[in-house]
Amino acid sequence: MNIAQDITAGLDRILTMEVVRVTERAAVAAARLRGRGDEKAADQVAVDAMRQELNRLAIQGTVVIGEGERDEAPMLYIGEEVGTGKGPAVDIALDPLEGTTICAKNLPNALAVIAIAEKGSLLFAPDVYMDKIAIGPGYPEGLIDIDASPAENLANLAKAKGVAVSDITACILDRPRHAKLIDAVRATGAAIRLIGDGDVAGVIHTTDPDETGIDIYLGTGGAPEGVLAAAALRCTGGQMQGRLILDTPEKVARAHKMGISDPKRIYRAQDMARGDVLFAATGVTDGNLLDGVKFGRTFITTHTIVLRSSSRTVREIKARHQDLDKF
Ligand code: VTB
Repeated sequence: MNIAQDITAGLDRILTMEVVRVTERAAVAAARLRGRGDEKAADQVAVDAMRQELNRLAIQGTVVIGEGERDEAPMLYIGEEVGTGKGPAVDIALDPLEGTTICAKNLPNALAVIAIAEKGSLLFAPDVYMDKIAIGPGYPEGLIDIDASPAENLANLAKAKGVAVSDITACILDRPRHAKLIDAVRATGAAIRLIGDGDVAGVIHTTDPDETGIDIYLGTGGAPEGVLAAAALRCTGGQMQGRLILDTPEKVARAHKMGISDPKRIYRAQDMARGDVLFAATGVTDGNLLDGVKFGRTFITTHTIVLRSSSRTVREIKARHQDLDKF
């Protein structure tokens, strides 16, 4: 059956609404610690809050992308079972606070993020770096190529968009390892938006360039964040390629243990997140796509984006929470 033709098939539609509470709660918890310079504390409260809410969902969930290996992360570790245990068996990728440093500094685009997918359909990625390239929807398949030069990718994108390369903006993580990439992009005349952290948001921003001003994401970030971004792109449309950076025998062995036999494999979004996928992200700090949590005198406002691959619906939910005791 073609799931796209039957919007009631695949993951329960009700989950699309339920999952919003999970990221909302994590975002509110983290937002209370915005700008306090304490990454760890903000992350911890977001983890606690997300886990509590996740355990209320009617799912048999297994965390496949989480806070780390079991021995290093007491909660939401890889392999942890979450949910009520009644309901569909699903894989979960999450990051209760994507951009701990940006939250601690109160800079833009910190998010609480989750992706829920059919069992066995998310890439079991080790916590290594991943080389990534992504663009939004509406371009011919194969327009970008992770092995092509930045100049080629930017020229192809500009041509397909019908603009000059100088009208293109690339989003790149501000890291010394990207010095050459940044030079190569600047040499084409394209603009760069350098971000301090938060490449899940960076990739998602390519899906709405009119709103965000970002056309393409380039560079190396975390592999778990790559899978989360791929899950979002599966729902919005767009193209992404990622390749794990397994540059030591130890990393190759770790990946092998997680079922990755070809260390050089290029994964497209649909290879990292297969089947039916739900994705939700709530803004912690104000950002290009989502507003951050606002604490009013009598209510708290949250802004969430919820995506579902089988219908490709993009929902934005602005919630006004008046029962402040629940947080
Ligand atoms: C990115 C970014 C994350 O890690 O994936 C980055 O999206 C990559 O690692 O917010 P480095 O910081 O080592 O460059 C984060 O910054 C933190 O998880």
